[in-house]
Amino acid sequence: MATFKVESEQHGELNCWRITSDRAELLIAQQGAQILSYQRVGEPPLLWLSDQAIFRQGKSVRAGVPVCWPWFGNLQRNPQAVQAMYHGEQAPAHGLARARDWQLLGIEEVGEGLRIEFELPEAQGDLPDWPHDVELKLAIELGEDLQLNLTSRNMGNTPVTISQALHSYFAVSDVRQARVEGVEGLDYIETLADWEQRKQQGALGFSGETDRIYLSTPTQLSIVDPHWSRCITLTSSGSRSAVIWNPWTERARELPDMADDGWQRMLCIETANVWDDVVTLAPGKSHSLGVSISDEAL
Ligand code: TA6
Repeated sequence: MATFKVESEQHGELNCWRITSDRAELLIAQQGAQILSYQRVGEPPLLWLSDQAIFRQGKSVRAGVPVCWPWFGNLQRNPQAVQAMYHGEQAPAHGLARARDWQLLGIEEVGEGLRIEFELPEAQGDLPDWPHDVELKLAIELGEDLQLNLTSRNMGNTPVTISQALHSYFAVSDVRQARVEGVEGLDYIETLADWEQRKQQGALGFSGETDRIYLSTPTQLSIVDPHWSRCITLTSSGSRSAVIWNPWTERARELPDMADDGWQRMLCIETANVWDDVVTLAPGKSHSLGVSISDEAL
C-alpha cells in the first residue's frame, strides 16, 4: 500500500503543494494548477523546473506542465472558430488558464495512487473577454505513472471551440543527445519557416531551435535519452496533435526565466488539440485531453 505525504509550501508569490510517496515527489502550484516538478525516487527529474523560474502571480512558471487553454500559442495563428470566442484586444499567449488561480477540489487515494483534482471556476463565464460557460477540471493522478486529464464541459447554450495543450517540459541529460520517437513519417507545421507543412523523416533529433506542430500523432511518443539510459513515454488520449519545442541558444537568452544554457536540459512535448485538431463542444458535451507519463531504463 503506497503512503502519501501532502505539505503546503510557498514559492515566491505562489501557493504550492508538495506530494511525496515512497515512489515519487510532485510539486504543484495553485496558479494554473501547474505541476512544477516531478521526480521518481532514485532517478533524475522527469519534468523540468527552470533554475531561473520566476514564481509570480499572473505569470506562468517555466516548468512542469502549464495548461494552455482556451487557446494555444498566438491566438491569431488559431482557426477562426477559436479566435471568434475571444472578444478582447490583446490576447495573451497560450490562453487564460495558466496564470490564474485554480481551486483545489480534493486530494484522495484511488487504488494505489493519489488523485488531485482542480477546477477553474472562472471558466464558467468569468474569464476576461471570453464570455462562455465551460466547466474546466484538471485531474492529476500520481500512481505507478503520472497522469493528467483536462476536461472541458460546455455548460452553455451555444457551441464553444477551443485549442489547448498540456505544455509539458521534460528533463533530459542533454537535448543534443536525445531523440523523439513516434513522429517518423508525420506531417508537421514548421512554425520557424513561415508555418510551412513538411514531412518528418525518421526520429526527431535536435541541432537547433525547434518549434513544430505535429499532425495526426499516434497515441505514444517517446523521448530516448541515452546519457541517462532512460526512455520517457507519453501516452495521450483525446489528442491528434503535439507541439515539440526547444528554444536553443538565442531564444533561451531572451527568456528571463531560463538560464542561458537551460535549453540543453529541457525538451517540451505538448499533448495538444491544435491546428486541424481543435475541439468544438456542443452544448452539454465534454472533451478530455489526457497524457500519461511513464519511463523505463534503456
Ligand atoms: O509551445 C511552443 C511555444 O508556443 C513556443 O513558440 C514558445 O514561445 C513557447 O511555447 C513558450 O511560450 P511562453 O509563452 O511560455 O514563453
